Amino acid sequence: MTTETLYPVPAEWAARAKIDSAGYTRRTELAATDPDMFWRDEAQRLDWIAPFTRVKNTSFNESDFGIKWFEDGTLNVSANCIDRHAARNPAAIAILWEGDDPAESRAISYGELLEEVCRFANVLKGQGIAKGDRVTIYLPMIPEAAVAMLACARIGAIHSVVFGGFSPDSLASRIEDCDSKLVITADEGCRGGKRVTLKGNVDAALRHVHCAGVTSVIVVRRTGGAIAMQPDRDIWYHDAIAEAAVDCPPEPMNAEDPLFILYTSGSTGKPKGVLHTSGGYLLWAAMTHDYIFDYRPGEVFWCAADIGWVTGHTYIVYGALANGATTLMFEGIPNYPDFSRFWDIVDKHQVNIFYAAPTALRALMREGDTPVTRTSRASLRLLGSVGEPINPDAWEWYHRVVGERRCPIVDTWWQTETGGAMISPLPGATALKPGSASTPLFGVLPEIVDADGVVLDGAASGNLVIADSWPGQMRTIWNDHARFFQTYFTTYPGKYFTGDGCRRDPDGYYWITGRVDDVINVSGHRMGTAEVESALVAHGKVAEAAVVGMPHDIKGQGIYAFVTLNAHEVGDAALRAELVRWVRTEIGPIATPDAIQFAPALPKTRSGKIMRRILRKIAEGDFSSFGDTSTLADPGVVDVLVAGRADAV
Ligand code: 6R9
Repeated sequence: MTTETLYPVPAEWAARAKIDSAGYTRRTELAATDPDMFWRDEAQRLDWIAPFTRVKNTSFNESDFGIKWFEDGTLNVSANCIDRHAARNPAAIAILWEGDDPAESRAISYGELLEEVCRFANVLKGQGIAKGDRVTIYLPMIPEAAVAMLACARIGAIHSVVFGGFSPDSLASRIEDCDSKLVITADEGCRGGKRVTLKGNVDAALRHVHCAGVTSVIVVRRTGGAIAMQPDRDIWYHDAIAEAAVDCPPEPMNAEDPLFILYTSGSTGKPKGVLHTSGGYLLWAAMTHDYIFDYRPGEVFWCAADIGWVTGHTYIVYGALANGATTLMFEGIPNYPDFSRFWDIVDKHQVNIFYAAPTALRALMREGDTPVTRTSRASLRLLGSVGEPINPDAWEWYHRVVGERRCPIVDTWWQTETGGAMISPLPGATALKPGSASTPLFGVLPEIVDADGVVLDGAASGNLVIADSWPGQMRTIWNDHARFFQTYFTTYPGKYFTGDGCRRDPDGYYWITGRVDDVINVSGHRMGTAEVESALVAHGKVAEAAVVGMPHDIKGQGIYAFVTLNAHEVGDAALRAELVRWVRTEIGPIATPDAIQFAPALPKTRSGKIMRRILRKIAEGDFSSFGDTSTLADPGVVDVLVAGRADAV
């Protein structure tokens, strides 16, 4: 056992908590003994157009596989996120927007948000978008991104948000996979004082033959930069919205009607279109936002993720707005104009709850305490972490320096697939251990299993599975239900396999140890090693590539590529730089390799399988424990790779 610090629930939190430790136990028991009653009760936090009669209808078994929650209820997600709050208090601020340039900010009330979303929903209808159609959103972090998502939800269109850092090729494959009819973008984005091409990337993506289904492109003017507009296809957002009617009744949606698709990386093949539905997802987003962040009316909640990732979907947009919160949306980056930016924003907008990824915290921690301590941060009362394991050092720094030991930290473990947080402390109920996501939320049934699927009790290490369904669970992979079942429910039949390794300590706390599949986590972004490999081999000089994660101080994991060149090609610094550029254009800057090692050959078994275990060790610089290499076709390859590592890093 490691010796770990235990931070008890602060007395003032225990005293006024929404959920204290007795409440946590009571709810956990109720969710286990009478899930129908428990979820029926929780679902009352949403406004239903037609109430549901059936709560749960789920099975993880092949014979009757299916996941349905509240299946005969109807509701509208945008009405839950806007109308009911606008009706009560139209002047309350829904979105506080902070621009990349500290001189720019906007506050949008629930009343204004309602009007803008209705207008834009009518614009979409005018472009022929109807219930069930797919709409791709490729926008920077501006309020129009939330407006676009909510306008889709209002009319029942399915949005697919693509992160603005993805290349035209990546964008094209995501447009093509879900057969989008319409793309919403901006002229350019602003990040760290630089401009980011967006409309130009959409144009390039749409030149792709397979994107023929896109009939219109709506363009938000963000920078006024020069772009080409194609008259029969492209429309300015502001012109269209000015002419649109302000009245747009929300479309009644079945609880199981799709809300959005979000592409995420898996261990094999192309990115998967994770599909979330309306009722269960929104309930999960709202409930977890409420309990984990202990949100109180009037407070400012800031989730510093991008809406291109699930964290932005669930906590910047759906969870926060379903609860009538003021959600802060930040366009820029943590170190522009300087390393105090996050904390300056906290002071400027009086942020109460701050939620970010460990990679950002590690980058800030490296700059020392002064950029933090020169700010006040007196408004902060709760901190959160998401996206990857937070190392205890970074946790302690976050707690001591940022939160001045006054703010609990909620380390929330979850995935694109889970819709919202699954394992997390509740700030008024859970004593904290730095580095542990602590204990499951009510109704979440994690188990630790060994390689054979045997369930391990008590303190144990193994793979993390979830034994039964929860409302926020993904329902399918777009267009590939067989792959959905195959990916998540066949490794350990009857259980959802997370892809994460995990340890449970004697106190029942869960410690996520990272992915056990070929997915790496770079700066909190999921990346399939197979995606980077296929980008590399698409280059004319590359014969073969194997990509693994390597430890990285700031990013958590970096990308280490072993590349075998075609005969007669020379692996020099120029080619290394060219390959880095190549991957950036093929996938996007988030996939930039940190190290490229030219390898005359890769360590393969006699059956031709690359032994990644060995490559991971070499990437780590750990040459002491390669384990059994006797099954390698040519064990001599390993020495060559060890000798060649020095040139790569
Ligand atoms: C929300 C999100 C999911 C993967 C997941 C795990 C890692 C996320 C974590 C964490 C340790 C945490 N992960 N939160 N690991 N502690 N608090 O990040 O979704 O992009 O799909 O990534 O991220 O490995 O399996 P997604």
